[in-house]
Amino acid sequence: MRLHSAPKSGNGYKVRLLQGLLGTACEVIDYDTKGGETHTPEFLERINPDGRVPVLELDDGTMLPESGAILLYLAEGTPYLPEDRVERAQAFRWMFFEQFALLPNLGKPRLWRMRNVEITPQREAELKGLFEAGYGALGVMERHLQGDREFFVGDRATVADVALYPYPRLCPEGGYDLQGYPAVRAWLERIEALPGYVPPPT
Ligand SMILES: N[C@@H](CCC(=O)N[C@@H](CS)C(=O)NCC(=O)O)C(=O)O
Repeated sequence: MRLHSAPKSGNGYKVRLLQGLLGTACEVIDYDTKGGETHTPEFLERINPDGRVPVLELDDGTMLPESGAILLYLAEGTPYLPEDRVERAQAFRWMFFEQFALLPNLGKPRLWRMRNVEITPQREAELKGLFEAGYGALGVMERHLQGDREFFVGDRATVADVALYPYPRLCPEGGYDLQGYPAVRAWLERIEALPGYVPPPT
């Protein structure tokens, strides 16, 4: 297997994190997303028509894009994918939530800062909306974790935690402040204490 990724990609990091927790690894091929390397005709045709990473290349040459799909593929048959039907559906629920509510709102401010994007009045207005929605999504996580819940589904770390972890962990790089989210911060620390934990890209 090979992982097509990018050095600072939070979505690529999800995959490396799960691999670390599972005690596995594979070759990583990094692309310069800012430089357009994931939009060349060759990449679009051979690797992912969506022009994004991560993409897991399986041993038979199959290309599997989308971080959530990759996590589910890798977690199959491991304790990170619950066997119970309801718990598994709950794990999917949080993975869908991550893609809709966390990734765009927590990821974009970080991306703009990393790329030194000029903050025009229009982007300023967009940022306001992103922070509002992003803090709302962090509030959902905070409420879910309040009480004695240690992980998002059941009583152990699952693929849902792996999918949810990177963007809340990285969002201060985009200007977020997690001070008002103590349950989320405690959960981040629990993930960091898991055997095989892989630190985020710096
Ligand atoms: N829904 C996708 C999002 C993937 C994504 O946005 N990848 C970014 C890097 S984190 C990328 O490849 N950006 C390059 C581009 O959009 O041109 C996933 O979860 O894998």
